[in-house]
Amino acid sequence: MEQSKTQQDIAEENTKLASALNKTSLDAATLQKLRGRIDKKAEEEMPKVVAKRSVAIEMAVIGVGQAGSRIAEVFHKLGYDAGVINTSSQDLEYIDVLPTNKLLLKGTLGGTGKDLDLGREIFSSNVGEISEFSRRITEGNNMVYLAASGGGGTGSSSVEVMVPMLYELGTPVGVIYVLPKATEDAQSKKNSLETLARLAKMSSANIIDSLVVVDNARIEAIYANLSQSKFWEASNRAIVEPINVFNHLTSRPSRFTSLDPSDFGKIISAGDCSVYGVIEVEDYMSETALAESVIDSLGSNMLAEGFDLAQTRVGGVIITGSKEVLDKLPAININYCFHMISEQTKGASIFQGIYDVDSDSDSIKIYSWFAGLGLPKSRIETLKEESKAQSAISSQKDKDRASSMSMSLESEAVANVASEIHKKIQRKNSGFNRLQVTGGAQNSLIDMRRKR
Ligand SMILES: Nc1nc2c(ncn2[C@@H]2O[C@H](COP(=O)(O)OP(=O)(O)OP(=O)(O)O)[C@@H](O)[C@H]2O)c(=O)[nH]1
Ligand SMILES: [Mg+2]
Repeated sequence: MEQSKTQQDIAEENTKLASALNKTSLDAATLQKLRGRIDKKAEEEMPKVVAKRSVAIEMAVIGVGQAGSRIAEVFHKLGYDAGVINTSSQDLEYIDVLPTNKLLLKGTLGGTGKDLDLGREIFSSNVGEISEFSRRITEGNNMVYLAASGGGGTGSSSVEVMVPMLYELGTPVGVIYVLPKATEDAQSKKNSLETLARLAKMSSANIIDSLVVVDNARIEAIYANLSQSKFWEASNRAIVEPINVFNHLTSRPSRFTSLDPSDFGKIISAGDCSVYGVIEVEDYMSETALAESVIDSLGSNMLAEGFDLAQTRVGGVIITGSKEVLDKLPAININYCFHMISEQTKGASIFQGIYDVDSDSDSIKIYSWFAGLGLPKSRIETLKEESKAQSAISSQKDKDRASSMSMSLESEAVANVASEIHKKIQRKNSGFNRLQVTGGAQNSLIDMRRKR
């Protein structure tokens, strides 16, 4: 069981966080904001922090659209302040957060039908209401994450208004951005690229401190055997779990090696893109097993692909296992593992933590988070190609549709002229025709009853 922290523990951690944030290569404005929040926290929020579950950084999450709302809901269940926004009342209904933490934006039939222009119009014309809502949700937190998918219309179109608005509220802003699955349509892929370009711009301008990219296509490959209904659940848990593990464990002391809250602060304020993931290793007693897992799956177990991990500026690696497992795990195995990660990230600052957790599993989990990355170039290229190929198919279908419609009309017209007389003869002889009165009452049916 984890011990509650004393006010002094928290004050010390905050001091450490503040001093680490003082160091070079971090954006001064962001740091200033973080410091402001820390001071405010120290003065006003201390009793609340102690009473709540333990985290290194108090984060609020605002989820927009269907995917974003479901991700925010998972955070809410872990005790985070979460709010959800959507243009569809049905989708909001199924999200299990307080009714006061739901905001329905009216102006569509429900959803935007993946129309980014429509979405942007709705968000810009409701700025006041959204800002008030966001202020209430983020109140008392050190940071806010906006969660949205790129493939739809609501979440995707929201970023242009939401990100600068959250930035204006004064907390550092992170974005959890979900890329579409491989099998989705061209419009979804096009939307996700357009929005990623906007997010990248805001990251470069330091309005976004942490752009976490998660890719449904990758999650789908990792959880290949899940049914569709279980997939979203598993996918959303996979997206939220590493953030929560980092945030929760770094607030705890460790009997082994601890990754301080200040280290975690550096990771989530490193700027540009972040990617994270988890690897589970069962063969942990063999000397190089952890290191080999890292080599084999560091790329493929991340929740997004296409990043060049050598670009990592700051990263964190947390190893967890039950107390029994960690007690027998030779230190050298861990050293090999950290060494390989350091090599793969070309000497980036990688903070390390080893924590025992409540677990019955005879295995080790390695959580890694790489921050300060450039865009996932190769994934962007694939998305572009897929979106182009699918657009070509759908525009060809549009053409085919037009031509097949006109052909069928034409062929009918030709047929009408060519077989007019033939048809007339056929009609005369048909059973239906024999039921009709010829002569006076043209085309009326014979009322057989009169003859009875
Ligand atoms: N990870 C994850 N992705 C989801 C989930 N639901 C939908 N998606 C992805 O999100 C994209 C569709 O976006 P939605 O979030 O449903 O759309 P929206 O923001 O509500 O926008 P509208 O088009 O207006 O409905 C697709 O790429 C889906 O793969 C979810 O629960 N989890
Ligand atoms: Mg929707």
